[in-house]
Amino acid sequence: MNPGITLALSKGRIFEETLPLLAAAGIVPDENPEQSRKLIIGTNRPDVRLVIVRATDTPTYVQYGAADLGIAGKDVLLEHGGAGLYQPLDLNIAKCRLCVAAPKGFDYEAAIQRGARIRVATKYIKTAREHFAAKGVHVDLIKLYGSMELAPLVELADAIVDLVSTGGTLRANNLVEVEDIMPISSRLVVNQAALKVKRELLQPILDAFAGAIK
Ligand code: PRT
Ligand code: MG
Repeated sequence: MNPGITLALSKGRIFEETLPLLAAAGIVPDENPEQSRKLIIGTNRPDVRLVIVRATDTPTYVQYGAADLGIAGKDVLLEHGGAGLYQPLDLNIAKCRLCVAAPKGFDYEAAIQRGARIRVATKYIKTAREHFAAKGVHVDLIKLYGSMELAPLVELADAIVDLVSTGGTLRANNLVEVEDIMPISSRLVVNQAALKVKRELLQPILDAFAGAIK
């Protein structure tokens, strides 16, 4: 186990919204991952480094202890499952909603009322399966890795399960939200073994993050 602290972050919105939290813990990255091609980024603290990972990979790095802690969306954590991960804080960042959306002309309510089998494209297979099962809606789920919004437009699916923040992407593609599934924000995830072994280094960081949450 690396003696210092390794924090797993993804580029983009999570990185940007994490900077103020890091600052509150007295941690300033040496480089902006958006401009750098480096995957391991040092900080002003010799005992703290960042690893830049794909958002969906964050729980994996933390679960196996390759990173001591990380920040991941609830969407990603629900799909990954929580094994080996301590989730002490909702950081209230990278907020959005998970919802069902469909083309303007598709009568979703009528379809589910008559018990029709609907085709739903999503990258959130597990969460979508649980949502529709709880409602007793019959679905064929189609796994995609990105741009779910395209699927109904080319008749790959009747509807999608995806994240929405401004709603701009749905509007631009003639889709409407037909059902809200849950609010999403990003959480701090900590490796359970690291929390025991590195408590002295980790606890002040967790406390600073907790104090800086909006
Ligand atoms: O981009 P990449 O394929 O590498 O991975 P990723 O999309 O998983 O990562 P990233 O960095 O885009 O998202 C990281 C986390 O940010 C997600 O896991 C969510 O928890 C959170 N988040 C918050 C969002 C959004 N808001 C969001 N709007 N993630 C994605 N979106 C997408 C959404 O999927 C849709 O395509 O943005 C589009 C809708 O945005 P609006 O503003 O047009 O509604
Ligand atoms: Mg993305």
